[in-house]
Amino acid sequence: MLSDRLRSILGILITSNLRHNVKYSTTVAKALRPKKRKSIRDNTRGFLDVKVVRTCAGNGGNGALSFLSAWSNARAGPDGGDGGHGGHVIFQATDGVRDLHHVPSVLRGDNGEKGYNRDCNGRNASHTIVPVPVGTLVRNKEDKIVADLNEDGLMFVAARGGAGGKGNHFFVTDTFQAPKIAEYGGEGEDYKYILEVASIAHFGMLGFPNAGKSTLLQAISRAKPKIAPYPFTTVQPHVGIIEYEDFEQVAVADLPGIIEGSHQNQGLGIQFLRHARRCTGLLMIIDTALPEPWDTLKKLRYELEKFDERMCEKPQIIVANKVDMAESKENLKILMDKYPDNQVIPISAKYGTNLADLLLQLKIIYDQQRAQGDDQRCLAQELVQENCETGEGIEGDDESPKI
Ligand SMILES: Nc1nc2c(ncn2[C@@H]2O[C@H](COP(=O)(O)OP(=O)(O)OP(=O)(O)O)[C@@H](O)[C@H]2O)c(=O)[nH]1
Ligand SMILES: [Mg+2]
Repeated sequence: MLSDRLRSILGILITSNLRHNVKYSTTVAKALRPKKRKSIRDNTRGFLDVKVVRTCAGNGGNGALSFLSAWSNARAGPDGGDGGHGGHVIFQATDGVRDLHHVPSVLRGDNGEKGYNRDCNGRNASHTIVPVPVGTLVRNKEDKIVADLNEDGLMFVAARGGAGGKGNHFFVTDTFQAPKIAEYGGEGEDYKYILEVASIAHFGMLGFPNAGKSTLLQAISRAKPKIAPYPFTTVQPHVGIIEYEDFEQVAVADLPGIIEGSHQNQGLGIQFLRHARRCTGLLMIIDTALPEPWDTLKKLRYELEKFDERMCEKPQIIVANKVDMAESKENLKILMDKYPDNQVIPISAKYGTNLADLLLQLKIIYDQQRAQGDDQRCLAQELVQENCETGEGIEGDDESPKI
């Protein structure tokens, strides 16, 4: 029955693709099983999504104070060269990095070289470019968003290097032929920022503790989040990648468990839901072995709504987990009846039952969203608009440098 439904969705997708003249493949690619075995080392690394950094740009080089004395001309005049400019500290969004582990807490730019005699100018320092994941939000110390690096290659100058000082040759005028003044190089800017990775995956898994989110991520990707039969085993988000036949890679994030009252900061709170903000779709993981699992779904949606109402409009797949357990049979039927308009996919993450259907469904939604051009830019624009309305301008901030 489920595969019939999938086929009908696929049909709609293909026709809509033809209508919109989309150039990519119209067949749904199958998910590939990872060929490489998971490592046996116990070094699972969580996802570092927030980091406070200090950025100190380089100082400018000092200008030289010098007078040339050649063998043929003992008073050949001032010849002090200018100092070089200090290097900026720049954040650049890059597809190649996924989190902020590699970003040191203090980022120092290089200093410019000092000026020399014989009118030799010092070298400008090269800029320190720090790669950050695409989708990084940069906040200043007042917690205002000053940059949203939501496209590959986008840069934000976090701290500008000091200008190089002028040498005494620069100050020569018709009436002032032997200036004994030279400038010191300017000091580089020094700011504190909070880097926050807002988009870590295409799909976010939401569910109550123990629903089997980590088990599912382990089953469909090479990620190795800890699995245990007690709540809040996962306290940091984990990201796994699913590879498809058409070389598309879909990232799925295991977000730490949400409980009733998370929006009132109970449990781990709803801080992790910010990752779901830019997800293409959401996987609502329900433990069908529990009594009245449909209640769980209601509570999950309520918490989501409390966090941000717009999140409820994202495509959702209801993943009914633990169907291998006897208690789930009756519950699954009722759950499907209660939500006839939603896609309920029964799986067993532990035993790998029906995972292929789930992965196919993920790909369909992923392709659909790409076709609609529902990319991260929309949210970035909304954020900028919101900031402008509330006066927390990305541009109008005096303290922090502009993009
Ligand atoms: N029988 C059965 N057990 C499952 C299944 N999926 C998960 N479990 C078990 O449920 C328990 C919790 O699984 P986790 O994957 O750690 O759950 P979680 O949602 O990540 O929990 P938190 O990290 O605490 O939020 C583990 O003991 C799993 O073995 C399943 O499909 N069938
Ligand atoms: Mg977990």
